[in-house]
Amino acid sequence: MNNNITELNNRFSVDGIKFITGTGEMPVIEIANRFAAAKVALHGAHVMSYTPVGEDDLLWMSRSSWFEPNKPIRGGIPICWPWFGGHPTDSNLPSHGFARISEWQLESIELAAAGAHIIVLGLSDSKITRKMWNFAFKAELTVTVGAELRVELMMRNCDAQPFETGAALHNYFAVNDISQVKVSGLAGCAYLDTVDHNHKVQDGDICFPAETDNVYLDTAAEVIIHDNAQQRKISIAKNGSNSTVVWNPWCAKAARMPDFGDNEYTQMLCVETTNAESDTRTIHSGAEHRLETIISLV
Ligand code: TA6
Repeated sequence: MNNNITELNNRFSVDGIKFITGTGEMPVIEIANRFAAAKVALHGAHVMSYTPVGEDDLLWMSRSSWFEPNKPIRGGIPICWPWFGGHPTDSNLPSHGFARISEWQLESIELAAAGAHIIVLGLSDSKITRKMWNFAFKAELTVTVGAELRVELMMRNCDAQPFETGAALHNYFAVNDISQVKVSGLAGCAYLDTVDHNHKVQDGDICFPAETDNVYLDTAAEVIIHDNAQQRKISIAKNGSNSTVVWNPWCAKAARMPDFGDNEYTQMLCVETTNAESDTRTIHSGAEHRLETIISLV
């Protein structure tokens, strides 16, 4: 089944749902209901925006993002799976796994009684995925667009062997000025600073005077982004995760990324719901793991 716009509009005619051809000729689901508007690309099952009624978009998208096959969209909520970061043994394999560069299939759309939309997209193993990761699996992304944005990645082991996976819902948030942002909820938490490769403990709130790329460990805590310049607080709660990554590339790394505008780092911040580092998960044959991020305005 292909992701043909006409076919999608015929198959999934639900109030508040429209399929459009987005940048790069990519099919995009546009969602609008009494709570919020949102956009989800079938490429990578990529949530690109979540805009509560009367508010600005909570998610950030790079103006330089690629919208091309086999390349990730920069911004929104990339799905990092079945590994987080570089592949542990083969640097030729795509950073953050293949889920975010795969074409997912739309499985269902429901308008729930309370007025939220629930969208389910699916991805199964294929010749392409097996060349990179030789396991049978079924992944499903459930996106609930309501008073909060809930994004859940379900990963099921359809193989005869157990497999170990790293994962992230790699949330990119829009902020007005990173130099006036702080993040609370991780004080006292141990973390790996991947910029200087040292293990540290978070002292109070997180501020952003330079490149920041921290993997917080043994934490299931809700985190709050305090965007003081625009008087906005964003909550990131989660399920199925004991690690949280906080990332801002700052100027030098931003300039090295072709799909990231040189000065865009001042208006974005990643707070990622992850299974990273010691929090990778072993999923046994027939079992599944669910990783969920829950995003809302405070
Ligand atoms: O989540 C933080 C991180 O691992 C950073 O180290 C940086 O590489 C970022 O992800 C983006 O990775 P990408 O492959 O999307 O450029």
